[in-house]
Amino acid sequence: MTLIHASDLHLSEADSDYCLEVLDELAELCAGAQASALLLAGDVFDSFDAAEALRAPFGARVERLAERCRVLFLPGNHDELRQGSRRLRALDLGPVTLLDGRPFSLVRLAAAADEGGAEHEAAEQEAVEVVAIPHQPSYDGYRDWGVPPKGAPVRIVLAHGIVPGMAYTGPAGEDGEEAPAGLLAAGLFRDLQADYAALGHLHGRRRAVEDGVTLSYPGSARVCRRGEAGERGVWRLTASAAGVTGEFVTLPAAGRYRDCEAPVDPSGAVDLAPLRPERWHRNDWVVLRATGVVEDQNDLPAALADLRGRYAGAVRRFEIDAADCEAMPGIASQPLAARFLELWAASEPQDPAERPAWLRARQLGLLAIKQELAAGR
Ligand SMILES: [Mn+2]
Repeated sequence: MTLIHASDLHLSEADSDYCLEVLDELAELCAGAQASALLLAGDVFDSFDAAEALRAPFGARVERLAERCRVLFLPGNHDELRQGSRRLRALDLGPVTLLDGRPFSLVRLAAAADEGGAEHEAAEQEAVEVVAIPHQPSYDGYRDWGVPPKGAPVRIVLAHGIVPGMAYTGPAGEDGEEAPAGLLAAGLFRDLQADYAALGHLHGRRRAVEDGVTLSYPGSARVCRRGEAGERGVWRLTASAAGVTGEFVTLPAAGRYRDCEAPVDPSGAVDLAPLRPERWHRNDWVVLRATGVVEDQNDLPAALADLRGRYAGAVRRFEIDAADCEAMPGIASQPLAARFLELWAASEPQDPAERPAWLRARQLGLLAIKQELAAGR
């Protein structure tokens, strides 16, 4: 049986076109993989308000997908953010299985197959049981929850929270409203007889095996926040009596967060070729950190405006940070600097891969000369 494990889509009104494009791609991926179920491990929406605002386009997509693939929606802390007395269950989210039962709920997935005969038997053998644990303040009492013993060849525990020791939790929300999540001890998954823990909440991809249980975070399915570098995607799971194996599949429409250093030459010109902008995706979020020593600080704004003009429309977000550009008036006529630049220019590498280091050497050399001159005069 094939399952798709995704998390932290954080569908938001502010980025709705982009978010829904990623959701479309995710639905296509499920259909293409002939997945029996899509496991959404929490934070499908960025807030309860977003769930209210986007429930119709979300529901329409689920409606199309659900004909062939069951959609399991586990609430994360963000799905219920600022919900007040409102409840997800009261929203029409389309034909999803909302797993909001606390402390847990249990669902059984059968592979798509005709009733009866050998195929029915095969489907039974492939049955997967999902123990769903929505976000909650504490998981300490799990031994007293009354979770029944494993009753299928494969048990997946679906949860939204942090497993201690699974490292970096990602940057805090820009709005500083990231609610603290309870900690999911690895022992919980072992004690609940999980073969695979389908996790959400961490925005970075993580995978570990503890006590024979695979603990796995796909990371956010889209770039939600500053700093979320690396590929975005989901785990495509294959569940059989032998256990659960996973393969990471990227979602190109999610784009990437790219934090790039852009070397500025003394005239204020910026050469982006080493950054390979032709590889940027239109949904990328690109942050250029312009660094270097310029002869005249006034030359820089025009160069940056030119870059903005060329790239701002080509990617989803384009930002320039020029805080690391230092001005050094008269540098071209300063003998030490002029000699350094001459030697530097002569050492231009043949291999394009060495260019970034060569450009960085110019910056470091000029900064060192600037400091030397400032100290000596
Ligand atoms: Mn979360």
